[in-house]
Amino acid sequence: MFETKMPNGFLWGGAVAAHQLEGAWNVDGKGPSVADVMTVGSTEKDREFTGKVLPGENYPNHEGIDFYHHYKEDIKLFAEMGFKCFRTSIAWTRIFPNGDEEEPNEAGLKFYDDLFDECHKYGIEPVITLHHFEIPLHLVNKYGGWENRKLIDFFTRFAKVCFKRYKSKVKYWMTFNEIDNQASFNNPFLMCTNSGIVFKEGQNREAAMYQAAHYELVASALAVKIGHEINPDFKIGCMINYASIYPATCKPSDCLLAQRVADRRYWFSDVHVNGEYPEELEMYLKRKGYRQDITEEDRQVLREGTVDYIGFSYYASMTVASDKVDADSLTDLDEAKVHNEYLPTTAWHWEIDPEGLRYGLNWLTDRYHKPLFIVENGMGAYDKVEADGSIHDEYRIDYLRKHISEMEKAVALDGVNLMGYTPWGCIDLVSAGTGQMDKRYGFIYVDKNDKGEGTLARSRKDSFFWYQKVIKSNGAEL
Ligand code: P53
Repeated sequence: MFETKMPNGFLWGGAVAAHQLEGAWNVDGKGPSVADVMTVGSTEKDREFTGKVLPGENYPNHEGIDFYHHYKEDIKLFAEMGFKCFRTSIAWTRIFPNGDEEEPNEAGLKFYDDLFDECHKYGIEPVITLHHFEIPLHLVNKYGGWENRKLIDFFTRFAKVCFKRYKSKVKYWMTFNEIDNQASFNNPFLMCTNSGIVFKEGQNREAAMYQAAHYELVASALAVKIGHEINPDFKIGCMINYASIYPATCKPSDCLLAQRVADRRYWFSDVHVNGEYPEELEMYLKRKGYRQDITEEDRQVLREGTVDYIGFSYYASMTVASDKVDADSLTDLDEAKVHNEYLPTTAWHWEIDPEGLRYGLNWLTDRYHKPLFIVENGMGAYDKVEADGSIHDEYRIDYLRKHISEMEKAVALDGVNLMGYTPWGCIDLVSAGTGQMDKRYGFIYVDKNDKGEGTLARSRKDSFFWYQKVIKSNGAEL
């Protein structure tokens, strides 16, 4: 019916983030990040931000899967699967342990030099996120995180050091991971990981979010400008958590709400791509008196630092109903959400919607007309290790197969310009949301459980051999 092979040069790979797998949280001069003071949680229990390292607590990111000491072995396994690229982040706290130093930490820089060299040894392109839920803790405790304009300078200094140092080793960059998560501004976890904001009693959370996000967008635009000056061949993207947004029914008020929810969630990427705030949001901010600190210079920077592509994660879609909240009363997007009865869910209640990915690829293309990059997709699941050590994860294969198939239709039938596909957690790692190890995404199993027990030994799941075949056939064999 259509060509299922992806275009030549398509970047098949996998994605992770430094704090979720490196471990070595205080090794070679690394400082603590917000992730280092987050306890372990579960489906029932939220992770807790403890402000500092408390004795007796389980902080799963401290050890992660000790990728810091296992990266050679792990990259070799990625190469065996045929990866063309590998997405990870640079831990800000390895380079600037407190975030506000003048000079970077050489040992941290050296680690990423070695890591990128190891990737290139196998022809794997690093794809690098600069800000992925791992803000230096010191910037939170001393400056209040991204509510403070000073963070723009600290971040751009960090970005500049990375761009210069890895000028010839890294071509693909992203600035802020899932910057739009904070549209759920009542969620303390998301505000802390996105923006390093820990709410005080009585604080206006929505106001804080809009101001912090503005500073982040300015910092991102500055980074894009600096990066392009250092190497004009860099491709620097934004990164959003994309969910296709559906009205619960064809009732016009549901449709209007779905449109409003999309506007309130994707204004972040509107600014990244268009270099200016969309009209509806400007009106809203004015009406509410939010984002008071914006200068003419900021607006100029936003115009000059637009992104080259849109990186996005896709896990699930989102359905909204106007009998919960109408378009004009909408503030926190979570208030509009309802379960979509047509969709099955994962054990963590995330709705599974492969067609939503095709819908999203088309929607993003229509809205932005930019190259797209699926930099996360996947399904957290419990895996069972058989007596002989094998792991039969057909549910994972099934999830990925359906999503890749929809992605292929979007490219071959709908003309979407797609750079690559990097499923999330290509090797088991610490979950961002719950801190669990047993919420697994990997093609590679890591022997470690939620309590932190295990040998850290790596082994290949059935999905490993399946994905190897997918890459080898460039997507023709699913
Ligand atoms: P975990 C919330 C909703 C969707 C994606 O998530 C999210 C989050 C934050 O938890 O995060 C992204 O590990 C993120 C990764 C994260 C991955 O999705 O909660 O970029 O760091 O691990 C999966 O199952």
